[in-house]
Amino acid sequence: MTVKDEKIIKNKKNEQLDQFRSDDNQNKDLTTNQGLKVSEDGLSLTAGERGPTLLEDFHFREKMTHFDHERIPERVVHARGFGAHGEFQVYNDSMKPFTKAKFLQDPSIKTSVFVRFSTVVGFRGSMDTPRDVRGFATKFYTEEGNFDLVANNMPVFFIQDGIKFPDVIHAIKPEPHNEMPQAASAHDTFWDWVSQNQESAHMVMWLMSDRAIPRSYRMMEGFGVHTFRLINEEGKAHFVKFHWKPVLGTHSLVWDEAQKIGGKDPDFNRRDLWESINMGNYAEFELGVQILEEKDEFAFDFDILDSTKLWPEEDIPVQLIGKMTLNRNVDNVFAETEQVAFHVGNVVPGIDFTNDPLLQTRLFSYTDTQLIRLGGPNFHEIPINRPICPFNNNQRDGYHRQTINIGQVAYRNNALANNSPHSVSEENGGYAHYQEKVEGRKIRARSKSFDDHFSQATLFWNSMSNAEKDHIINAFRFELSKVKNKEIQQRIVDMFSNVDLGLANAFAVTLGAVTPSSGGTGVTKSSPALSQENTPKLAKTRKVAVVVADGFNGKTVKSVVENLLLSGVQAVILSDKLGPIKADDGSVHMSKHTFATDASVVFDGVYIAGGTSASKQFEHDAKMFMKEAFIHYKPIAATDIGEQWFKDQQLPSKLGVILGSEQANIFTDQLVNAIAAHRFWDRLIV
Ligand code: HDD
Repeated sequence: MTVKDEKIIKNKKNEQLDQFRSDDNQNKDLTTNQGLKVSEDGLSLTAGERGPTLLEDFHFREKMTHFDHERIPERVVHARGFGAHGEFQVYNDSMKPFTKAKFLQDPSIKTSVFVRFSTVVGFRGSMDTPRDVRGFATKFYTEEGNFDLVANNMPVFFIQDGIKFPDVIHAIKPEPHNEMPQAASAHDTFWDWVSQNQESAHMVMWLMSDRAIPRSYRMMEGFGVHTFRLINEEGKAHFVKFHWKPVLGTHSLVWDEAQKIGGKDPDFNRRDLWESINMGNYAEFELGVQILEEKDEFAFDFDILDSTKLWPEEDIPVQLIGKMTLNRNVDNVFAETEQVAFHVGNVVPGIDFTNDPLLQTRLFSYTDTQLIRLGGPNFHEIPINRPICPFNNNQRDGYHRQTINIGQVAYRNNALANNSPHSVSEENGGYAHYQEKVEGRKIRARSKSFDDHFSQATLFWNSMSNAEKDHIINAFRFELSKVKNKEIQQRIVDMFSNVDLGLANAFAVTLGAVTPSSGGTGVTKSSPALSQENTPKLAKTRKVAVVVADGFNGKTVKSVVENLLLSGVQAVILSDKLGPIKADDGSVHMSKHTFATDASVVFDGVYIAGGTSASKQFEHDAKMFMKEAFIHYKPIAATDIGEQWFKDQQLPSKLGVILGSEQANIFTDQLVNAIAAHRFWDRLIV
């Protein structure tokens, strides 16, 4: 979308960004950065036609120097990410009793937002679909300043205290001696670290689950993880956990598929978001809060300050208070997505912190890291980071300062400028920290209430469907089979026998490890909210390959494609060649995808119609498409010769398979329902 595009979404942040957007190059003269018109851009200045290049060539020097300095350090974690603009609005004023934050109180306020989704471990050029945590960072540009909700797609974390953050990241990143493996936790140092830091058990269960391979950024939950505080007009505090709930539900890939997508389309998740927004399929998330009275701080069998614990939604329900819609792609990835700087410490009046030791350390790290990444203390002036409300203080100078601060006075207290800028009282919107009473000795110790590392890991395990449990077992098998050190493997088996004996034994056998004879926590409770099976299921915005060859059944394919589109499903024509594919009735469908460019892994389902002119190679490729979709539990539909191709393969199950001759009248309805179902986990695969 260009600046001039009529569909441009107007909101306060976008209007501010418009001042910095430039498509000046259109029909303009080429100049140097000094404004000098350039007569020749393809030849450097040399002494003679075959002679050496001259130092005098300021045009070459400027062009090359700029290029040589075009990269900045990638983020030390979350290096690979993708961003989008949008808006947030609360549904009503139900949050008024809890917080004075205006953007959470007033349903008439539309707040501009910028979201950056990310993987954690991989380098900036790594693939989108490794097994990894996903970042989900939101900057709310409120009238009272920027509020950043720097969240992940998992509700807990690996560690309880941020002093261990460098350790867990060093362990999970590629090993330092050979920089392998890229974007993967399946290696010795990570699992060695896990076995020596048993507080990680709960998070590792999430990492081994389907949550670590999301189908789409649009289909991921987000969690603020920490317990924060909300403060109301009277100064009364409540504890709060923040959630993002995707309107399309929470859905994942299967592991074999995720690995193949990494090769076929390493940009799979970012492409999905980019294309969806361009098509008007905006990504929508509801903001949820779990709220707890201060008096209930000690009412649970876990410590609410412990980031390795979640608050079960059945015990403390999530109230949905508003909706975020991501409706505009960035114009320039470097300027926006790369330069955006999030910070957990960016809060507004009405939102405050707790003593969660992980949160406390994060409050230091985020500004610190931007100083090296963005090269100095003025990164708040970069367009994507600027608040939309006025910001005035006596901070001056530093690398790349943009503002020309006029006047003699850059200090307080002063008399020369009437002591401006003035401090603002709490009643008039000045931020005042919650006056929590604290006392204690300076010690390096942790409360015993943080000691139970396994009960919630068992709760998570108990809450999984059979298919989800299988996926977790297989993830442990994959990861630990890549670990070379036998002692590490055994320690992990022993560690996870504390979570569930059946789980540990299931992967111990694969590793050839000793199977423990006792284990488990005795927790029998489950939390249905933790299973992705209990999430909304919609066909809308899913992508289906419609596989046709010349001579296809024009009438049937036309009707299927039209009905899919009516249901909001993207029907993508795929053949053995690009361009027009002719039907038996003379009608034409344009193919923009071929067997050579795409595989079934990049689609949510396949519909094979074939065609009377299909070659043997076409038939082979179409069968491969079906077979791969089959082993990834995806819906498969077939009509005409496509039905025969399905039958030829004698696949062991017809669950999620829709054949035209058997369901003629309700074929498309069945197909749409099957797409909405996402996957057919009970399908027999041998
Ligand atoms: Fe962090 C980036 C989320 C723990 C230190 N973190 C970063 C990003 C996300 C999170 C989404 C990417 C932001 C972006 O897109 O620019 N981090 C989390 C969550 C955590 C967490 C949900 C646990 C609840 N992080 C955490 C700890 C520390 C850090 C304990 C250090 C004490 N995180 C950083 C960082 C990063 C970062 C080094 C790297 C790039 C950046 O900040 O801007 O400061």
